[in-house]
Amino acid sequence: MRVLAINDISCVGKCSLTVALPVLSACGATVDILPTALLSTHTGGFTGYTFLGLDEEMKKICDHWETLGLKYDVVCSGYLGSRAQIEFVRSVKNRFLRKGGLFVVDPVLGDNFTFYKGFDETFAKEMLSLCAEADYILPNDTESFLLTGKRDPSEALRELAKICPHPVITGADTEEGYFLYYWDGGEKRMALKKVEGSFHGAGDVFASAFAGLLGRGFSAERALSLSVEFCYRSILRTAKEVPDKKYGMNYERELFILTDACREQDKNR
Ligand code: PXL
Repeated sequence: MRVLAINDISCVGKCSLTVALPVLSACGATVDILPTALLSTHTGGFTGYTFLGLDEEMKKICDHWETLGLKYDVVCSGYLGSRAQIEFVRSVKNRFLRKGGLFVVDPVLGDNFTFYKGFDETFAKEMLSLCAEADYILPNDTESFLLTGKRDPSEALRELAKICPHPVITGADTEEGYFLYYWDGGEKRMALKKVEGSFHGAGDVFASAFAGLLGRGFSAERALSLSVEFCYRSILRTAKEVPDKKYGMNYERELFILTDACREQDKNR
């Protein structure tokens, strides 16, 4: 399985490509990367970070790849640094995703019901148009709201299902409990255990595991439940071991959940 991960390199803070590479590799994927930006740290909680957008370099990289005839089974996109990049990622999908391959979009926009630094309504509109090209989209509750204007996760899911066959809202607090919502011909929910606090990089840990497992041929339901378990155990570990949550998640010692599941799948093939 060959996967292309399109995301930024945040040198410190364990998110985007520094998470996508090990997590997708644990699922047995060959991972190639298309970096969208280079930052000294991610933008959530650090001040004074550096940011270098790689718009021009991305074009040159893809032109070179075209000469190699590369095709991918899975293309996953995450943090995009500009509206122009969103447009470009659409063309990357068309140029490099093999026929029948999977396009997974994590529409990184915000958290705690606010935009991350540098993003706004116009950016969200453009991101929605990229979601319309995806097989799976993985917004958190904030992002599903920013994309649809609907706070209620059921309503947001229904709106997203009009443009994408498989939307997943990765966690929403409701009066009935904490749930992951996904669309499978109709609304489905998976109960989640809540850990108090905010865990930076959880979205990237989840998205990379889900894309990797899906790419290996696990059913969406099985890929979701394994990714939820992997993410939950990583959150528990982080809650215990990481005093400053902006430094990201301690997911490394939970990677066995993915490697074990993949080994089991190999045995049964
Ligand atoms: O984890 C999402 C993310 C990815 N990349 C960058 C970010 C964030 C969230 O803050 O700032 C650069």
